[in-house]
Order: sequence, then structure tokens, then C-alpha cells
Amino acid sequence: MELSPTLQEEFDIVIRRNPGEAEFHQAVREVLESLDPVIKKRPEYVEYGIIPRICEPNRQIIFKVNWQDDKGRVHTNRGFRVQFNSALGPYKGGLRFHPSVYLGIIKFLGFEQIFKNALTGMPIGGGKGGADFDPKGKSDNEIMRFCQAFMTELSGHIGHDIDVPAGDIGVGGREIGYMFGQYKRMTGRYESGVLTGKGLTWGGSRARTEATGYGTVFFADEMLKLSGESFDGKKLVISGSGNVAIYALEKAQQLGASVVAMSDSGGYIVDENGIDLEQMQDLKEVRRGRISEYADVNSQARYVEGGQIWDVPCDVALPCATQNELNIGGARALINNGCTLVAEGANMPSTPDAIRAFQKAGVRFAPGKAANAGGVATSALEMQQNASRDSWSFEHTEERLQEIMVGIHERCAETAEEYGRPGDYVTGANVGGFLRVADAMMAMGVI
Ligand code: NDP
Ligand code: 2IT
Repeated sequence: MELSPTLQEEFDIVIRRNPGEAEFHQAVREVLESLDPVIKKRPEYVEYGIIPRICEPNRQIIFKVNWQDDKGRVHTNRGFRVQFNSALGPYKGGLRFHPSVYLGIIKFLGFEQIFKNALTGMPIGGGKGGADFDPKGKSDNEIMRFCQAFMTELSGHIGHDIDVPAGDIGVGGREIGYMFGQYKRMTGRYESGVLTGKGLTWGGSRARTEATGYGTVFFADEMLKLSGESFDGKKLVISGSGNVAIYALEKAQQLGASVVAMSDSGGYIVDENGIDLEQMQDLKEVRRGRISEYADVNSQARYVEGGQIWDVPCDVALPCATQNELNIGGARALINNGCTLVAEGANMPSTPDAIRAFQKAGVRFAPGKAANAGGVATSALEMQQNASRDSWSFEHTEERLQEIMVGIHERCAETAEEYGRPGDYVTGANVGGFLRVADAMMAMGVI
């Protein structure tokens, strides 16, 4: 899509100021493409410089992380925390440990997080962090030493009213535990609200582990309801087999769907009988194994090394692995095989041309910043429980999560309609999130 001259000028500045950060450029461009009708209606946003101010992080922290492996060898990694926007609350967003991490990835994720967090309606700003550390194949002690070294540097920049990290790729309950322990040691404070995704006996929230995957399914369910459909009897393909994918699998099954394919970075498995949740949890959450092992022990399942999971026919596809994992080839395969709905559990998994193909073909499409907001929303519920030294039941927390997802869906649908693009959840999410942040920034003046 062409940008108007004003927005093109802003985009050119972003490219010039952030050379070589392709994922960040992609995320900014997608939001700017939605904003044309907004700046026509509200030119004061341009006069007050809201767009360049939203595209520039408040603060970018880059630090060295030295740690020792079990053989005593010393390794040096690079750590990041990008504190992007705090108009609506303390910076909030996950930490990603993956060898592909560099500043451009953290900035794209932090930028997305601003609008996602705004859409939840909760008092949280946008931030993201991580390291180019590869947790694969590391022992528990190595993970602990890395997390402690990482937190030693990060601890001076975070706090329950400042910046509240959580998990993302490669960072789950185990890593949050080691980081919380190191923060507690360094500060001498039991500051429960400094991290979310904690264990249930030490300040964590029930349903946070499940929240992102459940939330994505709740959001897709709202989309289906608009045409009188439900998950019952639907065939699903879910990419990835990590935290988001596994709990999307669980909720989809609870709603009567059959998930026939899942993946990891090595390849994908197909099980036409429906993937077994308990086996997947044991394989990925307990044994931390490879997805190919599922096919080794289930004769009805097959493993395809490499390839694209999107070739497996389905009614609904939930990309839940990583950015740009669903390209135009994947989109064409899904469309040709009759898929009618795509909801993103991951952050920016679909490439821009894949999204355009879905929209052109009439495939309902929900972007990550709307469909995967259940994770961070439940993190905000965890902060709320920590602040009141309370702990809610699973049922109550899940109910809150579902209400929030229904609310986000409503806001996206209404905003898309109001801005002349009915049914376009990309516009709905970008504009809906942007308006909340922009209005708060206007109210607070030039700071
Ligand atoms: P996990 O680390 O638990 O799982 C990641 C999954 O994606 C694994 O199956 C992994 O396979 C696969 N994967 C990761 N990188 C690649 C890659 N480069 N190529 C192919 N496959 C890959 O992470 P999460 O489930 O937490 O996160 C998944 C996505 O959801 C990410 O985009 C994340 O940003 C997003 N997200 C997460 C939230 C959360 O609360 N955790 C909230 C909102 C969004 P392998 O093990 O082989 O690497
Ligand atoms: O991308 C995301 O929204 C997350 N990884 C969760 C962030 C959080 O603070 O819970």
C-alpha cells in the first residue's frame, strides 16, 4: 500500500535513523499504512509530532553479558532492553533469548508492544528486551548462570513502576525464576511486581502460562461468531510448539476443534487423529525434546523435515512460532486448501504480502498485536494481584482474560468500521492502539 506524502516522509526518517533493521521497518510501515485516515481526521497528531515521537524509543539499553559454561569456558553475549513508550504505564513486554536477536528484532517487538498493550485497555506502556543467547542444549546450571549475569546488568533499569519484563521465545517460568532470584539478591527487595510470568507459589498469576494461546483462540472464536460459526469440528494447523502453541492447542481442543499439525524449527508433524496435548506437553515442556520425536512414538503421525506446515489443509491457521514464518507461498497454500481464518499467536509471523493475499482472498485475518494480547493482559492482571498482595482463582483469571479478548475484538471491529475499512482487523488494531497512546501523549505535552 502507498503511504501519503506526510507518512512517507516520516517513514523515510525511520529508515534513515535505523539502518539495517528490516523487521523494525516492517512493523513501522504496517502501522503507518493504517494511519492515513487518522491523520486526515486528526491533523493535530502531525502538528504535535506524535508519529516521529512514537517511532523513536524513549531509551535503548545494550549491555554485555559474560557467563561461564559447565566446562568453565567463558562466553560473551549481548543483552538489550528497549523502553519504547510509557504514555500509558510502566514499560511492559517480554524478554527473548534466541541467537537471531539483535537490536532490530527487539525494536520491532517493542514497537508492536506499544499498540498491543494499549489495546488491552490496561495501564501498561511498551518495551521489549532479550539477548542473542541460544538456550538450546544448555544445562540448567548454564541457563541459571546466564540469567543471573543478564539480570545483574538489567536490574538497574527495571522496577514495578518503571519497566516490567516477562517471557518470550526462549524465556519461560524457569528463566523468570532465575532472574527474579538474582533481582531479589541484588536489590534486597521482594518486589513481586518487577517481573511477570512468575511461579504460582512466589507471586505468579494463575492462567498466565496459558494466557497467550488461550487468548488467541478466544479472539478467533469471536471472529467465527460473527458468521455464526464456532471451533466445534474445525480442523486447525498451529505452527510452533512452545508456550503459545501448546495452550492454543489446549483451548482449541476444549472448544471441539482438532489440531492436525504443529512444528518446531526442525520441521512439522501431521497427526490426522488430532495431536495429543499431554504428549506434546511432556515432550516440549518437560523433556525439551524435538517435535520429530512425536512421530517416533505415534505410528499414525508423520514428521516432515523442513518444508512448510502451511501445506497441511485446514480451516483455521494459527501461526504461533516466530516473525515472518508465513510468507506468500504459505498464504497461497492455505488459501488454495480452503483455510478461511488466520489469527496470529506469534508477533508478526505473516509477511506483508501474505497479509495482502489473505485480505484479497477474503480470508479473515487477525494480527498478533490484537490476537496475542492475552499474554501481556494477564501479565497486567499478575501486576494487579501483586500490588494488592492477592491471588485469584484460575476460573476468575481466565474469565477476566476472556472478557479482555472480547473487548479487544470489539474495539478492533468498531475502529475498522469507523475508519472506513470494515472487517480489516489490521486497521482496527493499529488505529485502536494508536489512538489511546496518541491521546495520552497529547495530554502530557511535549516531554
Ligand atoms: P517458545 O520459546 O516457548 O516457543 C517458540 C516456538 O517457536 C518453538 O516451537 C520454536 O522452535 C519455534 N521457533 C522459534 N524461533 C523459530 C525460528 N526462527 N524458526 C522456526 N521456528 C522457530 O516461545 P513462545 O511460544 O513464548 O513464543 C512464540 C511466539 O509468540 C513469538 O513470536 C513470541 O514473540 C509470541 N508471543 C509470546 C507471548 C508469550 O506470552 N510467551 C505473548 C505474545 C506473543 P524451536 O524450539 O525449534 O526453536
Ligand atoms: O509479546 C508479548 O506480548 C509477550 N511476550 C508477553 C509480554 C508480557 O509482558 O507478558
